[in-house]
Amino acid sequence: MHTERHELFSQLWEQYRSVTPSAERVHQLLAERESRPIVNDHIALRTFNLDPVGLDALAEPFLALGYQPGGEYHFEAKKLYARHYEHPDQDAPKVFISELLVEKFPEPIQATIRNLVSEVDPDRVRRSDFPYSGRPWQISHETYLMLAEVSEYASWLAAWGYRANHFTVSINHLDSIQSVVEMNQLLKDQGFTVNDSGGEVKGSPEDLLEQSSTMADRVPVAFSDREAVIPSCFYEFARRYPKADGQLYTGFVAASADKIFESTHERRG
Ligand code: OOG
Ligand code: NI
Repeated sequence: MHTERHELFSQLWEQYRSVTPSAERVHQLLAERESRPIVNDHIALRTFNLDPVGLDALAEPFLALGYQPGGEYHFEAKKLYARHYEHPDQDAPKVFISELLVEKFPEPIQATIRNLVSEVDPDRVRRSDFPYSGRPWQISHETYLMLAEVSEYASWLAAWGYRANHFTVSINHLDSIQSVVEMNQLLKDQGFTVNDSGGEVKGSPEDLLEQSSTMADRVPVAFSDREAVIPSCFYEFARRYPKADGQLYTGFVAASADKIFESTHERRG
């Protein structure tokens, strides 16, 4: 039952944890305290809004598994558009997919990104393993730094390609932790860095969603010219509240998401 869905998420998890040692450690820490398995609220994927790799193409393998489109989200300043997907089976993790609005950047940046995407084989995009297929283009460290100047989302995506940029622990399903505040305290006690952009707790009970995240780990990446240590992926924590009909809210909160994107930024100060 649901073996294909299970296979997709376990491949995404394996790829994610291989570059996210802190997620592996936090997951282990929680697993030791809990009597039941850790439940994943959602994952997130990133792409450019260019053919053949746009949001819709990245959503395809999830649609094939019975996922349906949910809310839409706009991020004016970061020049991003996002949509979430959910499955009729409430146990299935939700999927948050965003795309960079490439046409909103200066022409030389657009040309650089179009150049990367021109290396992508459309057949590769049509495969069901596309969401965890990694980086399909060559990129130099110099180009990575140039993109980071205008968009850290763009530089992250250019360096890492197709992979989950985070998994999300569902606090609702934990016995040993009740709130995002408590989760953040545990993280800090264990020496992890909590993303404090916009505050350590994003959202509120009124938003029906409270979230927090670690700052991405930093790991070495092989660029075409050299190796460099850059932000990889992060771990997120979500607590959902019931709507008027008693069902837990299944959407996202744009103002919170706007800050969570920054979990893969370079740490400053
Ligand atoms: C997605 C950020 C948004 C959420 O839960 O609101 C998000 C990303 O960093 O790609 O995950
Ligand atoms: Ni998230």
